[in-house]
Amino acid sequence: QTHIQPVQHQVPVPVKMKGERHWLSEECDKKVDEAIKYVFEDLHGEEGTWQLVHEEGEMKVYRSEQEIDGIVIDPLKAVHRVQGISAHEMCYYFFDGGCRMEWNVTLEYGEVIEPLSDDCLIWHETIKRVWPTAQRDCVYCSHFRKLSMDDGNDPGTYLVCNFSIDHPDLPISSKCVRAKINIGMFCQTIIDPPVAKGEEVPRENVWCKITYTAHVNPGGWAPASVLRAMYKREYPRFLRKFSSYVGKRVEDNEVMW
Ligand code: 6CM
Repeated sequence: QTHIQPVQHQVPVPVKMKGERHWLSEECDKKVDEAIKYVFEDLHGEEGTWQLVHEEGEMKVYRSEQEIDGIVIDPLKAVHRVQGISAHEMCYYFFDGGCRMEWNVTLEYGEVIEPLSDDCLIWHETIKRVWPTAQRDCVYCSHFRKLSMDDGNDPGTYLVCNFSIDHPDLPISSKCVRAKINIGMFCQTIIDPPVAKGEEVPRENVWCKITYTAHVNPGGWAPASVLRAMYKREYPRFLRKFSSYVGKRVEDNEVMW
């Protein structure tokens, strides 16, 4: 526990993986580094690349319009700040396969395929069909990681990466087009207003600063305007719904630091 807010320009370093090593450990390490790079990438670096597509209270959603052979692959970055939730709690529930179907209304089906370790699992999901395109599914590795701000005063920095993998038990089916994802849910705990050292921090002083990054390839044709309209609506809805879901799960519990 601490009372100093994270310095925003300071880049965190991943803490060594907690769970046992397995066949995707190396890839997890790489994806953690990649996610940190995306989180700290300057939105104003390349003139005109990123545009603010949605603003709602503390939430801001940006995207960078990009296409490959007519397929929309717009990288997305969203920042948000929610009260009463710690970074650990936000990432804990984002990682937890057991509750994913409860908050994610866009899913038709979802299941843990292989629990690899305490902080790593393989997941398969099908997304509800959006007319007029084919239904999508994705298979990804979800990895939960503690990060360190390395200044001894960090009240908590955590990351979950969800990145697509090929899995022998889940070949591409004829029913769905396989989408590829690389998602980062990066969260920092902020104590605001600060609390004197040694005193208990009430939940209302706990804030979670979220930076969510998404690189999604829909895996096949989808009309660009429909897809962009869907993303513009669904990412803010996800951030809203998921934060309120976590808020309800944790409100009567002690803060998980
Ligand atoms: O991060 C989110 N959800 C996680 C748990 O489900 C996970 C999954 C991300 C999937 C991202 C969406 C894939 C969309 C595929 C394209 C659909 C094409 C439809 C064609 C429409 C014309 O990380 C929250 C994800 C919020 C998604 C908006």
